[in-house]
Amino acid sequence: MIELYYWPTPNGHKITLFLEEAGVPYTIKPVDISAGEQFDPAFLAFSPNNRMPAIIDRAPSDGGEAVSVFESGAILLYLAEKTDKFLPADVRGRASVTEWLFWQMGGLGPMAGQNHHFGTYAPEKIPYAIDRYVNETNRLYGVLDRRLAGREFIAGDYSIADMACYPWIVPHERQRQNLDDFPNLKRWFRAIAERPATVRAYAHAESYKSRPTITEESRKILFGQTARNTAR
Ligand SMILES: N[C@@H](CCC(=O)N[C@@H](CS)C(=O)NCC(=O)O)C(=O)O
Repeated sequence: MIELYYWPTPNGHKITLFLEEAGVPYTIKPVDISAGEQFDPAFLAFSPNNRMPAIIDRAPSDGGEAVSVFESGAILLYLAEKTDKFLPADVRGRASVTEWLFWQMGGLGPMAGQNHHFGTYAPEKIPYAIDRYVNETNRLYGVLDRRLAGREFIAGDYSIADMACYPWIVPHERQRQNLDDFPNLKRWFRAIAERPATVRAYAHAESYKSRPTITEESRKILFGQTARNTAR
């Protein structure tokens, strides 16, 4: 049984996508980041970056004590290795999946995240910052579109690379991107959206959407974090 510390954001969806696809039993422990629950000392003890998602595996494969993992890329790798699913065993297939997984973690996620921040959340609309991240998101969509030309999925069969990228393409309109400009990406996006596991994963999110993530109060909690004001 996996405990998933989760809130319905793109990084949270990556892990429900995996768990639903792999059929691994799990329980969701909501971490309401708009209410500051990521600063709960019990959560910080295993997720010291005050970010979700994180997992606790109470039945690790070595039979030892529970294992906790934070960072969505590390969680996907951990779960893929535990279940022997969605990560090829051969050296070439594995290198291919991991390079695209890290491409998402280091590129698409952070750039699209800044795109959301400056385009949607920032109280002051700064054209330079908006253009910078809309353009960079656009460039990354182009990279992924070219990668998907003649390929069903990003790296071989459906893998953790696809699960990492998909939730960051879901908000493409908010990122000011038009999927019609990226036909391979659009085809891939639609195919993943239709997978029953994707539908189940996103259905979880509905239970936690009762209040908006960004309010005046949550803005104070989420933005303007420094080393000093996040130390617990
Ligand atoms: N690199 C991290 C990023 C996780 C992350 O940014 N999580 C956000 C929500 S998408 C969060 O928990 N934010 C809480 C906060 O900013 O205090 C990962 O991929 O797991």
